Amino acid sequence: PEQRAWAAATLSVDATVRADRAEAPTAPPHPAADLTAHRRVYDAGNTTSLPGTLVRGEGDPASADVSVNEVYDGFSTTLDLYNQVYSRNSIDDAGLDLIGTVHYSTDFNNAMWDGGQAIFGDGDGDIFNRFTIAVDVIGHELTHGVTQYTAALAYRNQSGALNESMSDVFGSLVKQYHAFPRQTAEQADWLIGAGLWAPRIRGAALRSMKAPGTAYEDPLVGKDPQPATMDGYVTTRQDNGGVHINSGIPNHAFYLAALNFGGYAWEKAGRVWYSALTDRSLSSNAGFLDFARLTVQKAEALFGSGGRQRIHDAWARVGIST
Ligand code: ASN
Ligand code: ZN
Repeated sequence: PEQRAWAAATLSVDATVRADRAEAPTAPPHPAADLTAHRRVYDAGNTTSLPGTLVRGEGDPASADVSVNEVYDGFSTTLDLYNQVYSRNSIDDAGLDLIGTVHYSTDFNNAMWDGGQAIFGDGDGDIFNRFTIAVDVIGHELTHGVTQYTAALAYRNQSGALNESMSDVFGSLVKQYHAFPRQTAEQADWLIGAGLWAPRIRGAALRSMKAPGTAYEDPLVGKDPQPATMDGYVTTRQDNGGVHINSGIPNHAFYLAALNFGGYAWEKAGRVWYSALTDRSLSSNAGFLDFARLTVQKAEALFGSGGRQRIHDAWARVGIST
């Protein structure tokens, strides 16, 4: 792919930040491994046939369709985070091309990863806006692909909630990385899907990693059901055993871990989570405690006993004793 203007801008901004604020956390992009993935965005024309008509391939000029460009750019930021920070060559670490479809179905209130591509609905305009509006949602869907090629966490109960949480964690990191240099862990809002609710709905976002359970509350759609700690763990047969509900617990642990380190969340906490997610020893049936213990090991290896303590503390505060 072409050298992306965004990455070049990041380098020059970073030099300024370092000169001006000696105490500022430094987070220049790391030397990148090969990044060979190309992006392709398709338009389903409000049908459910996939992938639809190709409307923007790698290197093509911007479309007149805002959602096409949001996906094209969101794919870029996601590729850049994984490549520049974690030295990963696309979703499969082997340069897989990224495929996205916009205008899927009619008034479709969701976004998905189908095992081979990302899919975005327009929203019905009454409850939801278009799902391409939030770059963390784009990163969320692509991270389902990363999880599929790595730990392959089974999409039910605790392993499913971990799968969902990985998508929120790295989706949020895509958003924070995109905002560089403005979003340290303290500065980030930690919201997932801000701007998705239509104007009549009372809600800031789909989920909050900082304060799970507080993202929305509205007569039409109810209240954000996420717990922040194990005390609130929800046992249900809906939602594949509450995968989008109990993900609040590991989400909040990541938030606490990121704050414990300080600076940019992708640099320390993100590195710990990424090395755990991509470790061959993580079972597809892993539960919260399995994953938590692995992150503690990774933190020790990467950042020594101080790192281990920061991660142990984060899990302890959501009720998981490693
Ligand atoms: N937006 C949801 C997700 O990516 C869609 C789903 O649950 N299938 O988790
Ligand atoms: Zn998901």
